[in-house]
Amino acid sequence: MSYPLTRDQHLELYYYMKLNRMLDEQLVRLFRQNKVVGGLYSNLGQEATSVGTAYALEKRDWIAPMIRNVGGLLVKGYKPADILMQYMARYDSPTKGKDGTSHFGDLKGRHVVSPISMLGDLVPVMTGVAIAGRYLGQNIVTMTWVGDGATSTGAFHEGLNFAATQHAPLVLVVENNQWAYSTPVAKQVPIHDLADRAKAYGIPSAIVDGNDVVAVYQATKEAVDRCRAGKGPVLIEAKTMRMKGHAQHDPAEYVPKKMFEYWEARDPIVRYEKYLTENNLWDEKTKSDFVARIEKELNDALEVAEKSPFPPPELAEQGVYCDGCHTIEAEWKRSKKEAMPPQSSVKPEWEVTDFGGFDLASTMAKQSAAAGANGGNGAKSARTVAAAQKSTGKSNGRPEKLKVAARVPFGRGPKGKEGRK
Ligand SMILES: Cc1ncc(C[n+]2csc(CCOP(=O)(O)OP(=O)(O)O)c2C)c(N)n1
Ligand SMILES: [Mg+2]
Repeated sequence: MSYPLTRDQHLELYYYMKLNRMLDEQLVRLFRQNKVVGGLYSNLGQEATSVGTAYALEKRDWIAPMIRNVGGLLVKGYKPADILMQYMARYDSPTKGKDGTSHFGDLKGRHVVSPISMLGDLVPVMTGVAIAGRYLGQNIVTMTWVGDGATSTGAFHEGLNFAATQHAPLVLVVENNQWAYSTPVAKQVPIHDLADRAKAYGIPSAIVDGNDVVAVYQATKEAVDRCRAGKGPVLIEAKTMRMKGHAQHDPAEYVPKKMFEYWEARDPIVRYEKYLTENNLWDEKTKSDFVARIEKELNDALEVAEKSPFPPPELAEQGVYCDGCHTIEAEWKRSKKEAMPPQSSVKPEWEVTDFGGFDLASTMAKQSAAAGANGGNGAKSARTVAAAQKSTGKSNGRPEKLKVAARVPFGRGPKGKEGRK
């Protein structure tokens, strides 16, 4: 499916990606000057994934970013000064200087859930936000990002299973940037495409070139629309590359030089600049105007950040526990009555269409044969009979035999009654 972008939207995508890149470079300079207080995790090379995915969302939707999603935060309305002050631990930052990295959010205005450092944990959290939104009638979509490494955590799998069974409107973006610290994907995951993780939960997935911002946007928009239509979660694997070490302390000497060269030739911003030129969406002047505008914005932001003081020491003991510092109220977008008994009551009985037995295929084949003999539509479908034959190894598919076979441990022959205890 294709979602056409206007010229303004194309240029806006460029603006956010370039801002993401130049802010990243500015933060690195500040880190070298000892002005960044905590760790600094570069977004270099992943701008198209962060920006293109977040750009497919609406204002009402929710995100939970991870360390390499500053692009998503910018799309969601954070300003460079917010990010600079946060990393520089200044009093006017979103956390008032208490956190020196990326642990901040905005539940009321921008709908941003603060990152949790434990990898994978945002999957169940954003599933919960998605379900809450549905309950309140908000018709929202939630999005979070996980790295290749995070797909190996328990929380990722529990969360995705929960999202799938609940049909939660969650778009889960797997940023496969090829490395988790110094571990390449092939050393920690026995599959090539991380999108295949979705198969275990029966949800659709897409694989996208994470360095092509338009492709990322298109794939995500389709997923977002699907979620909003109530069709359940989608996993998107964006293939990209972490172009620096894990953080500033890491020179990434373990990454083969040729690998960096391969990905450098696919730099998302250079590629998009070429795309804009080839499609006559801008000219050299528009490009230099953008760079000048961003440079000014970043210089102004730095001035604001430098002027902001460090937090006063006594702030450390304030706001540790909530003492009425904020209120969280549900925003109902449908009648509360609908969500309460008697309207919300359901019969405590489930319709079960599949009894789940090992011999189901042969039972169904028999049933359809009986239906055929009784003058039905002759529904001895080739598929059900073939399935029955395959599972029994015989042509008549007797359920009794199947019961025994089901208890035989994998890779061993039948052992008689004792062996099956
Ligand atoms: C559950 C958990 N285990 C380990 C860590 C330590 N840790 C922080 S980042 C990281 C690597 C993450 O790799 P990946 O998920 O691929 O994300 P990337 O850094 O490449 O964006 C690890 C192991 C953690 N934060 N949480
Ligand atoms: Mg990674």
